[in-house]
Parts: sequence; C-alpha cells; structure tokens
Amino acid sequence: MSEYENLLISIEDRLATVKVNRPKALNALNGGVLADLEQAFTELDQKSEVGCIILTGEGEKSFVAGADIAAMKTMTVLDAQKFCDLGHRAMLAVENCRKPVIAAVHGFCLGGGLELALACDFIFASGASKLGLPEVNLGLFPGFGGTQRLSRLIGKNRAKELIYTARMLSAAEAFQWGILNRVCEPSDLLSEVEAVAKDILKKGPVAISLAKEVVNRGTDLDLTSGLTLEKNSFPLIFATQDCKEGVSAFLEKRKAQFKGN
Ligand code: DAK
Repeated sequence: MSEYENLLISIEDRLATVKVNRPKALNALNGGVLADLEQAFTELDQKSEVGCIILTGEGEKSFVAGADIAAMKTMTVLDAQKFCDLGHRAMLAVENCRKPVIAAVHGFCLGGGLELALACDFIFASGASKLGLPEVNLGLFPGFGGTQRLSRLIGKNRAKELIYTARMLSAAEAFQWGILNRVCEPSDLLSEVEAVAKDILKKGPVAISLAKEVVNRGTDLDLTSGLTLEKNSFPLIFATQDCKEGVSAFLEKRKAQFKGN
C-alpha cells in the first residue's frame, strides 16, 4: 500500500482501516486529505487482499469536523469549483469502492465529515458523537454530496431541517433519524465495527460487491428499472466459483471457503 501524508492505513487479515490523520485540525478535509482519500480508495478497490474497509478519524475528538474552513478564506469561484470536483471524486471513490466501507464515527462528524460518512455503506457511531451539516453558519451549504445523499437516506424534509438549522444531532437522535445503523459505547466503537467487518469478510466477496453496486445504482432508479437491474445482474453470480462453493458447502454441511473468484 502506498504511503499517504494525510491518512493512516493498516491492513490485517483482509480488513483495511483508513484513518483521516489531521487531528490538530479535527481531521478537517483540505485538498491534500481529499486527494489522498480519492487515491487510497482507488488503490484499496484494486487490492485483492482487502475485503472490507473501516473509515475513521485519528484522535479522540473527531471523525472529521468538516471541510477545511481555512482553505476557503481566499477561494475564488474557480478554486471552489476545483475543490468541489475533488471532494466529489473523493466521495465517489469511497461510495463506488467494490469493497464494503463502514464509517466508524466518534466525536465531531460535521459538514464534509458527515458527507464523507454518508458516502460509506453504513455508519456506526460512538454514543458521544455529534453529527450535523453546519455549513449555513458559514454562509455556505453542503457541497460534497450532502444535499443529495442525506435527502435520499432520510427524506427531503428531515435533510432540509438539518441543513437549514445547522443543528448538531446527538448520536441517539441521528440513529432515530436513520443516519446511523448503530450507536455504540465509545470504548466499544472500533471493536463493534471490526466484529461486523469480520463477519462480512466470511461471506462471498463477489456477491457482496455486486449487491453493493445493485443497491447503489438501484436506489436512484424507479422500482421497475431497479428490479430489472437486479434481474440482469443476479445471473452473473452463477459464473463464480464462490457461488458453486457456497451452495456445495451448504449441501455438504461444511463452512464455505470463498476465494473471491
Ligand atoms: N476546518 C479547519 N479547522 C478546523 C475545523 C474545520 N472545519 N474544525 C476545527 N478546526 C480546527 C480549529 O480551528 C482548531 O485549530 P487551532 O485553533 O487549534 O489551530 C482545532 O481544529 C480545534 O478546534 P476547536 O478549538 O474549535 O475545538 P472545540 O472543541 O472548541 O470545537 C468544534 C470543536 C467542532 C465545535 C469547532 O471546531 C467547530 O465548530 N468547527 C467547525 C465545524 C464546521 O463548521 N464544520 C463544517 C465546515 S464547512 C465546498 C464543498 C463542501 C464544503 C465547503 C465548500 N465547495 C465545493 C467549495 C463543506 C463545508 C464544510 O464542511
């Protein structure tokens, strides 16, 4: 794995952990972090020895406290366009990565930080975390996909309330609103995320990757088109050794040994 200036990446037993590493700025997303995220998730996507990815932030205080506000001070419209393109590419590299990506959120998860977590497949958070889109406090609005991904996840009206008021939600509220899949005791967050990731690693990787793509593409379609997408993608899985292995293992009453082919 390449070295990244703004990320800490470890890989153990097919589980990669990516930490945004700017704790002094509460892991705020500047151009360097976004470029590293885009490149690292593109690299992880290609790495056959990685089956699942956890995305989190370094330090106690924050997952990611937003896009880097200092970087915006002198931004021209053209700079903003470049920054926006880079941010969108980074989020898409996470969202389109063919491995499951789980966000482990602790502390502040604000603005671009929440947008980054929303690009992951799902989010577990520490009970002490705070989540929100406070951009309007700065005279901005979410520009890394938050207006779209959040409204698709929790519905337009709740997304608008969060965006218009800049309110920070507690983890319990964010769970109730459907943003979080699970709220954990702060000290248990990583172990709970790792346990789910390890469970996923036991399943057929090609099937998971196809399921991810079909869910992601299908949610933007009407039901008939989504069902057609599923119907057309499903038979492909019968070309894999993993499918033969999974079915045989069940019938032979043994654990399947998936190889990802
Ligand atoms: N950017 C840069 N630095 C940040 C930061 C951020 N978002 N958040 C915190 N920091 C820095 C602080 O400046 C401080 O640095 P020093 O003063 O020590 O050098 C350090 O991190 C510690 O922060 P605090 O001292 O403020 O810590 P507290 O515990 O007192 O407060 C806080 C924590 C999270 C409540 C507070 O730091 C805060 O309100 N931070 C800002 C949160 C926020 O507003 N986030 C949303 C950012 S706007 C765009 C696309 C997308 C976006 C923008 C443009 N284009 C397409 C152009 C997205 C925008 C956003 O995400």
